[in-house]
Amino acid sequence: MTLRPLLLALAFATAFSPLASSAQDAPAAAHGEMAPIAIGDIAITGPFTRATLPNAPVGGGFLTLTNNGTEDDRLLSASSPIARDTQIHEMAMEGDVMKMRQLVDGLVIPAGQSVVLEPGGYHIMFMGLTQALVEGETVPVTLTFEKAGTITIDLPVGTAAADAPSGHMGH
Ligand SMILES: [Cu+2]
Repeated sequence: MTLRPLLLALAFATAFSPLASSAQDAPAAAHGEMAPIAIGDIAITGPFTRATLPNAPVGGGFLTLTNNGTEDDRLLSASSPIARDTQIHEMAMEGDVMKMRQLVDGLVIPAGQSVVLEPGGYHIMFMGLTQALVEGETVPVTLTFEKAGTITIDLPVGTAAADAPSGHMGH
C-alpha cells in the first residue's frame, strides 16, 4: 500500500518545514527557475536531488560543473546537514555489475570542460540521511573546489525518479 508512506512523508514534511535557508551570495533557486550559480571559474547548473521515503538511508545529488578557466580544478568534497556523511561517488562497471565507489581524491573538472553528475554516473552521495527529502523542497549542499573555493547551493528536490531538474533547463 502506498497510503501509509505518503502520510508519513507528509508528516515529515510538516516536521521539517521550512528548511533553514542558507545566507549565501548565490541567488536561491525558486522552484522551476534555475538562476546561474558560479564560484571562481566554476559554473554550476541544473542542480537537483530526488525525493526519498522517510527511512531511506541514502540520497543522491546531481548537477553539472563547468570549468570556464584555463586550469583544471577539482571538486574535493561535499557536505550537507541532511546527512551524517556526504561523499563524491562514481558509478563503474565491475564485471557485469554496476557499482559505486567514493572518489577519495575528488573529481577533476578539466579546464574548458563540463562534468555532469547524474543518476548512473558521478554523483554526490548523502550517506545516513537525517531527514526525508521531500519533493518541492530544497536541501543545502556545500561544495569545496581545490581552486575555486567553497560554495553552498540549494538542490531542489524532484520526484523519486527525477532525472533532470524541473523546469527543463540545461540543454
Ligand atoms: Cu553513491
